[in-house]
Amino acid sequence: MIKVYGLGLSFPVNRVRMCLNAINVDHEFVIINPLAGETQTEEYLKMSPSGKIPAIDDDGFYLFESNAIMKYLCRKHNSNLYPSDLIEQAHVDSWLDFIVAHLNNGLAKVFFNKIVAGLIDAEVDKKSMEEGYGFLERFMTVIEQQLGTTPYLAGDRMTIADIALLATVDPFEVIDIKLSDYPSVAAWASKLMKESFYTKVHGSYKETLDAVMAG
Ligand SMILES: N[C@@H](CCC(=O)N[C@@H](CS)C(=O)NCC(=O)O)C(=O)O
Repeated sequence: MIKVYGLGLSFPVNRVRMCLNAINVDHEFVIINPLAGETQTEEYLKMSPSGKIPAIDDDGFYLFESNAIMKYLCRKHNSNLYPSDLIEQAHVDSWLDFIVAHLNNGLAKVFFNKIVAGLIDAEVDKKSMEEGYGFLERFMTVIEQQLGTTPYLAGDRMTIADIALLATVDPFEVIDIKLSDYPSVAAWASKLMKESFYTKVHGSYKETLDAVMAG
């Protein structure tokens, strides 16, 4: 059975778990904690040379980077969540790149300073955190505009671009970003968060964070 390595707090990891659920692929979720140095072992670095989570082990085939993993899974299981049509696929790729370059970059800065720093007793870099909030504000406006125009990010039906975005906005509630400031995104997220591909991961991001905090 395919193994996914990571932590339930990690949005790229949850992206892969949501994708596996959406295409109905049974998988084992193996907890590996970068904060405890577990991603720097020789064994793990063979799966993920960056030492980052997630990584997958699909019967001896290793892959890292969440979006590459989602594309691989869809192609392997013939899922139209990553369309084969040239133009449709190009739109999905655009949004995936946009999410990684602009939203995930901003989210990583905010999330580290707002949540992770407290967990590992690290110093908060306020400048980096403010920069992260700035990125998120600027680029969530673009997402809001798009989801006000089409029901899903890349058009009329759900794709892995929606999964990438859903896992990205998932932690917003714990970093004090109100999704209600983006009404089209809020309506889209509330619909998708009721679906089993999401609820099999967790009821909400806060539920996972609270469990981690409670030890
Ligand atoms: N672009 C990567 C990002 C992966 C990433 O940044 N993972 C974080 C957790 S959210 C991580 O492994 N951090 C630990 C570290 O940097 O050592 C992906 O989408 O898979």
